[in-house]
Amino acid sequence: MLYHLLYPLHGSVGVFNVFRYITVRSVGGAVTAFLLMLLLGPWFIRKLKAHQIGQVVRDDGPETHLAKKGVPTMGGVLIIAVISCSTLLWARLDNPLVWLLLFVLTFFGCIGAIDDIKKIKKKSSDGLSARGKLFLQIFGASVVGLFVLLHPGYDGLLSIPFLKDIQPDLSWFYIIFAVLVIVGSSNAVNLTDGLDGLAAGPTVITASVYLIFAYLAGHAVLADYLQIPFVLGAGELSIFCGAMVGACLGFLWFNAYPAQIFMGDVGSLALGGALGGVAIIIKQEILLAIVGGIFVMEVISVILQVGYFKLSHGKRIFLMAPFHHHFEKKGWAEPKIVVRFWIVSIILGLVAIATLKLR
Ligand code: 57M
Repeated sequence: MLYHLLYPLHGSVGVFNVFRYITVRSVGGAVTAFLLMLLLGPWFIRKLKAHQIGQVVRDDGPETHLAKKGVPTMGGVLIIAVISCSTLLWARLDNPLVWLLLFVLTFFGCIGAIDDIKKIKKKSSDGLSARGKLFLQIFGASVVGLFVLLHPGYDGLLSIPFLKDIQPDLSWFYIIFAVLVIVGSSNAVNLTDGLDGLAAGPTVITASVYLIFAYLAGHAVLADYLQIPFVLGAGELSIFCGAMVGACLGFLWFNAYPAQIFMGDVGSLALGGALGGVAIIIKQEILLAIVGGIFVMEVISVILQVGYFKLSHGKRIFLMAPFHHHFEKKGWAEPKIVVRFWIVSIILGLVAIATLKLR
């Protein structure tokens, strides 16, 4: 919005010329989201407590989690509001890709909110049925897949990191691929969100890497030089990613151990869906498996655990899945597990950036 209000005045007020730069507006989006989260966080936590919107903790989890019963949850409502406000303030509103991403964030957030509210009302950790959640996620992701395929200038080509000359054309199957990426990413962040700060940290790192890639993908000269797909208008998604970085850093201020608030499914499904949406829209889908490697490892640990449990009639590979619970069972302190997962996430983010030159 600021771009439309102030940039046209740069003739008479020279400093307003800065609003033409995506870099400036991305930093603006990140700082605004961070400050909004810091400002509104304490108020929102008080509101959640006043309305008794507290976490229901399963009794079959790690014993240490029983003490977390009643921690205010659904902090994702504030995360979504802050990302949306900051994006609308700093991004160009005539860019359909921005609105598409805001749709994904909000739609997946609504799915999570239904799940959270059902859990809180039933005082049970069973919320929305898995089938119902999956159906709604597939519908939301299909909208993105269809938009991308039908949007002028897009195609079904799949770009693969490290391999610049191989770009398989998935054609209409790209919609199925897009659904797998977005739904997979949404559920992966959801599974990861099981320790204080464990989901927000890697989300900050993943969104930071995609901020860079969105800027490059939307820059015709740089995209050509780096031999990555050029996506007209993708640069504006840097502002959305900046807002995600700022909002999640601000959320971490309160969600760091010992957490004063959890994001809830409303937050984890929204953030995961948005990361998957960015990956699809800027045509950097496989990259998500690299920079979002922590999320991938968490999902794989569950698949291996459940699969082996069934095949071996009750044996386990890990002491408990997802992966982070395994280390809890080994006696690692929660903050140590979280910071070590952040460290791995940062390394994976650096590797993802390195793929720009290793091709
Ligand atoms: C999402 N939700 C947390 C919080 C957060 C198939 C199976 C692997 C599914 C999985 C599952 O239930 N996943 C649901 C994880 C929950 O966090 C809430 O959920 C939101 C995110 N979706 O925002 O509102 C608990 O996580 C803890 N937490 C924190 N700090 C945070 O900042 O400490 C969350 C955020 C919260 C809190 O205790 O209550 C969760 O873990 O449920 N199931 C599991 O993850 C369970 N694993 C399991 O059953 N493993 C089995 C088989 C099935 C793989 C095995 O290994 O044999 C574990 N989780 C729990 N209890 N709570 C173990 C059982």
